[in-house]
Amino acid sequence: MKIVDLRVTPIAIADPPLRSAYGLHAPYALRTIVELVSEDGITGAAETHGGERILQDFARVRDRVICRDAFDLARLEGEVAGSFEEPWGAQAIEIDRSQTYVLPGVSRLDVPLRLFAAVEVAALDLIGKSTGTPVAELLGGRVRDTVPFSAYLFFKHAGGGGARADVREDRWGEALTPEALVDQARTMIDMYGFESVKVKGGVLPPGHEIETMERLHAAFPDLPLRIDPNAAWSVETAVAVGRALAGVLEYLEDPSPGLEGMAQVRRQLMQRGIDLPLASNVAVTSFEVLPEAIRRDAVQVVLSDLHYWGGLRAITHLGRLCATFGIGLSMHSNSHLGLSLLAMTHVAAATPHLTYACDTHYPWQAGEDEILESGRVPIIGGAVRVPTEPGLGATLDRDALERGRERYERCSLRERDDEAEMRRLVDAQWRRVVPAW
Ligand code: GKR
Ligand code: MG
Repeated sequence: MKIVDLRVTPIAIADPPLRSAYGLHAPYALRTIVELVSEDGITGAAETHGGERILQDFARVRDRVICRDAFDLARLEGEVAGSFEEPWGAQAIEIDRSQTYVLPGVSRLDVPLRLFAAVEVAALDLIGKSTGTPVAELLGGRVRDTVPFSAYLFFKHAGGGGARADVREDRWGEALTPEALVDQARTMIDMYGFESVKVKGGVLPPGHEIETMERLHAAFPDLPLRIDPNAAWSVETAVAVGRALAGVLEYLEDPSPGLEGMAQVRRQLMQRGIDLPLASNVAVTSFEVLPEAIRRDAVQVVLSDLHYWGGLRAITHLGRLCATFGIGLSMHSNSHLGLSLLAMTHVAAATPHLTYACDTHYPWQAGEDEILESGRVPIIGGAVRVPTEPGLGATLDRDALERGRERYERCSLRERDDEAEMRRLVDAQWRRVVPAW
C-alpha cells in the first residue's frame, strides 16, 4: 500500500501550571500530528512530541517515507534512520540520552526513533483502516480488553492553562500542600475511577512529599501508590524516603540521578531488607542502556514510552525482554491527547508482560482541545477500552485539528522549557539542580 503523502501538523493544547523537578508546565503543551495518506486515499494518524525542531526533522525524512509501502516498516525504519548521519546536531549534554538533564522529547539522540515511532503508528493505523483490523490485532492480538491507567497527581499553581482570550477555567485549583494533593486525588478518582495513584514529586521538600504519600495511603488504603521526583533526590535522601514509605509504595520512580544513583539506592535499600522496586523513565530511556541497567540492578520496572523507544512493535519487544530478565514493565506519559492515549492502549493490550497500570496526563487536558471526531477517549473504572474498530479506532476531526494548529500559531512557544516557565512565573532565580535534595 503505497504512501503518497506525509502530513505534519503542529498543535498546541492548553496545559495547567503543573510542577515537577524539571520546573513548571507552560500554558500550552506542544504536540505534532502526523498523517500518512495511501494511494487509495486512506489516512493513518499518530501523535508525538511538539515544537519547531521536530517539524524540521520530519521535513528531512519526508521524501524517504513517501512512495514507500506502509507495510514495509523495517525498511521505513532504516530510511528514517538513514536521513540522519552523525554528526546531526547532538550536543555535549545530549550525549547522555537519558532524561536526567533534558526533558522527554528533547534529546537529539532519540530523533530517528521518535520520527520512526510516529511514522510506524500512522502506518499501522493506515493498514488497520484499510484492512478493517484494530492496531492491537496487527501487533499480534490483545491479551486484555481494557488497559488500566493510574491517576497522575501534580503539585500545581492556580490556573487552568491557555493564554489571553484563550485562558482556561481552573478545574483543579491550586495544590501545593499534602492536603491539597489528597483532595486532587479524590476529585480525579471520582471522575475517572483510577485504581492506582502516581504523584509527581521532587517539588516540595522530601518530608512534605513523604507526608503526602502517607496521607494518600490513609485516604486510599487499597490503592497502590508511586512517587516520581525525576531524579531530584540524592542517594541518601532517596534511601530515607524509601525507608519511610516502604510499606506504602508499589514502586519508587527515578529517585536519584543516573544508573549509578539508582543502583546505589537499590543496594542500600536491599541491605536494609527493603525490596522496593525502582522504576525508571529518566535513567532508562532506550534499549542500549538496558544491559547495564540490568547488570547493576538499577531498575526493576521499565517505564516504556512508544514515542521515543521506537514505536509500538518496539514496546512489545521490550515487554519480552523485561519478562526474560524478570523485571516489570509499565508506561510513561507526557501531556498528550487521545491519539497518543489510543496508541498506548493498543500496545498495552498487545503486551502480555505489562505489570502495572500505565501513566497518563490525559485528565489534565481540556476536552475542547481534543482532535478526535468521537471526542474525548473515555476512562472508566480507571481503564481505557481497547478499540475494536479498525486502526487506532478513531478519526481526526479536521476542524478541531485546525483549531489546534491555530493555537500553535498564536502561542509563542516553540519548545518545551519548564525551567524558563518556572523563572517566569514562580521564582526568577530558579535553576534545575540535580539532585536538588
Ligand atoms: O509532565 O512534568 C511532567 C512530567 O515530569 C513528565 O515530563 C515526565 O516525563 O511524567 C513524566 C515522568 O514520569 O517522568
Ligand atoms: Mg517518571
